[in-house]
Amino acid sequence: MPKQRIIMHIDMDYFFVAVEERKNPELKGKPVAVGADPKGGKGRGVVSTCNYEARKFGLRSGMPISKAYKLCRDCIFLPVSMELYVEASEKIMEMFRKYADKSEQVSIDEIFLDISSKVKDFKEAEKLAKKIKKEIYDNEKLTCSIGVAPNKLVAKIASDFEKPDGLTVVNPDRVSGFLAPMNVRKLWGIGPKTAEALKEMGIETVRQLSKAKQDRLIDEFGSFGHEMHLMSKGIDESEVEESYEIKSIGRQVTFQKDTKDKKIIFDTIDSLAKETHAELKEEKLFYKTVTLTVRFEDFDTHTSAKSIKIATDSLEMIKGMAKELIAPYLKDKRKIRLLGVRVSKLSEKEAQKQLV
Ligand code: TTP
Ligand code: MG
Repeated sequence: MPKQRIIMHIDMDYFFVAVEERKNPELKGKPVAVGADPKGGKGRGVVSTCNYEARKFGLRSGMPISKAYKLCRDCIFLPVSMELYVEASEKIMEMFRKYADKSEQVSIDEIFLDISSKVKDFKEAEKLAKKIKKEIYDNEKLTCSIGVAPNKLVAKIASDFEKPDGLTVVNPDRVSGFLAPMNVRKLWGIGPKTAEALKEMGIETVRQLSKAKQDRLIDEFGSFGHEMHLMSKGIDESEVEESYEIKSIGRQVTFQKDTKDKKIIFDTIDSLAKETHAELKEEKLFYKTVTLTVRFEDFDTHTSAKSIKIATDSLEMIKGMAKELIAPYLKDKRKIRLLGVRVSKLSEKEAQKQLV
């Protein structure tokens, strides 16, 4: 039998705002959101995140800033200071990594650690989690929530279980009982559409999903039905994959006023491409794919992408490909609200070396 794995998932609490509170302690205890300026309820853009005081008023990540303002007039809205958060994140992640055999950072404030050979059992893992929480608080004055479990799927669900400042340890024999009462939406890849389809089959909880016949799930959802069946039993064999590489780089902007003006649109693409390219150069990376995001005035959002065979770091190519990609959308009657440019399929190699 393979050795029992012990996986930890750490997620920082209300991260961007927590970093702002640390910088300016007067914010503590007050509702605070990071995002665009609400401009008396007429502002554009969305809430990046907010603290738990603001969440009591119903504010959430991704909510239009105008709606957030309506829900909580007293909320303090701060602009996004990305460099500040990136700097804090880099420091914390480095501290986490030293406790792991293998680590996988999945977002700016989230990381998986495989601690299988670092601790003897789940009791020791719990002690280590407490130690990590204390170290982060003592040194960085930030709180996090930690989940410990036999695999990534359950560890991630566990870290979310007692947020904020939580610690949830799910021993192997507790996995089924832990997942059973949860809504199927907690499982990876089950979004609103799949959840609705499952509901029509009379399945709402993980327990009900675990009792469903696998064949029936496969008939309905193809190979994902098989994955669902495994997840419902708390099985996930995916490895913690060491990956420090950046998966994509991009910028997006919400216009002050929705527009159909070609000059404004092309100028915006140029400046988004320029900013994206600057970061690409800073990271010394090359790309193969350019993706354009267009959101119309009615929030209908489209993305389209174009790839080249050989990796490049050309700025002109980003501009050119993004402009080709925008062309069909310019024929649309609707005005554009948001534009985004992103490069992906990144590599550190030059084109010539990749040809070998
Ligand atoms: P999350 O971990 O999802 O959120 P959080 O840390 O703010 O709050 P929680 O206590 O629930 O973990 O995301 C981490 C950061 O990523 C968050 O602080 C801001 C940013 N973010 C966005 O910019 N937009 C988004 O839609 C989300 C979800 C997060
Ligand atoms: Mg978080």
